[in-house]
Amino acid sequence: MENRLDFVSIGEVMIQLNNITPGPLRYARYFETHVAGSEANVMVGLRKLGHRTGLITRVGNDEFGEMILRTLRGEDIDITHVRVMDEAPTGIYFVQRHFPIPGKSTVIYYRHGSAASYMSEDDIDEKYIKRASVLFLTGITPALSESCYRAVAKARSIALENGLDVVFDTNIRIKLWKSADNARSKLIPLIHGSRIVLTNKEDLEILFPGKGVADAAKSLFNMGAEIVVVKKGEEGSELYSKDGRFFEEKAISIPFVEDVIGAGDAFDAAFLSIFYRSRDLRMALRYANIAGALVATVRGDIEAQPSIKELEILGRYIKERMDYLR
Ligand code: KDG
Repeated sequence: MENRLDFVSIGEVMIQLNNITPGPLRYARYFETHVAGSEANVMVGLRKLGHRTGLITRVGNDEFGEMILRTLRGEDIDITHVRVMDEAPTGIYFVQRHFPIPGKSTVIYYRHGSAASYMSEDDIDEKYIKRASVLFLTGITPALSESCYRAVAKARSIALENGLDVVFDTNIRIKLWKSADNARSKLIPLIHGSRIVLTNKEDLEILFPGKGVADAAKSLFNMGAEIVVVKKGEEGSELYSKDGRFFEEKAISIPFVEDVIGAGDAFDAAFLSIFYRSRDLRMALRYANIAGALVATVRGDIEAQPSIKELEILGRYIKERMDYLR
């Protein structure tokens, strides 16, 4: 009998080339490499918090693919369903920080035609999905190619037919979808049936134009969701639950922001970890804010994702100072 997994996901892992100095990339001289990709980030975050996680992806048969495999192995992610392909390269992207908006980062992709964009229904093994309790999906993978879209749709159907929870982070990347209309029409059917939807105001406006956050959450409840979490960055986060409960949590203040990319994934991992351990929605939201803030203090998406012990240390520190976690 093969080992159970708590969470499984499907998504591209790339090499992130992060300019070590803030400012426009036209002046960049030194880039630092990191391994990142939204779904992989969440699987790593959950693993650090004690859950068993697996990732379905493809990398190129090249040095960057090797770097990704080594990193995922090192983080103890199940990579039995990662395919290495000769015909296409590993995707890369660059990060420009603090310009033109201080505190914000921009991503510049070089991922078109990458190995991961060739994922298809063949990559989705029913037995593998059934080994997990939760399928974690985002709006990024279905935007990579038609075949990636079908892969995500297949995984979702297997999960729903077999009683797995589907968790969906809308993560709309307009650079990949090209238009809001395209994103909306393709994503709405995939989000149907998800138990938990993690999102933000901008994505809700794309998915449910003109509705406002509370009504958009109701639309998601009508599509089967029980919990809708709205990430608001430096303004914190809020949560709507189908049974009528509403929670709002302020973000914790951090002394500096290095790079906000990856903060939302760390938020997801901490939220899901605490939710599935305790079903305590408020606590899940609070610790998710903390994990997200922590990742914003460094370059790279996975390096500063906390373990439970580290989350508790920071939680205690904050509690002593601002009465936040009482
Ligand atoms: O959430 C962080 C991701 O946006 C970043 O790592 C790159 O996966 C990425 C993407 O597709 O934008």
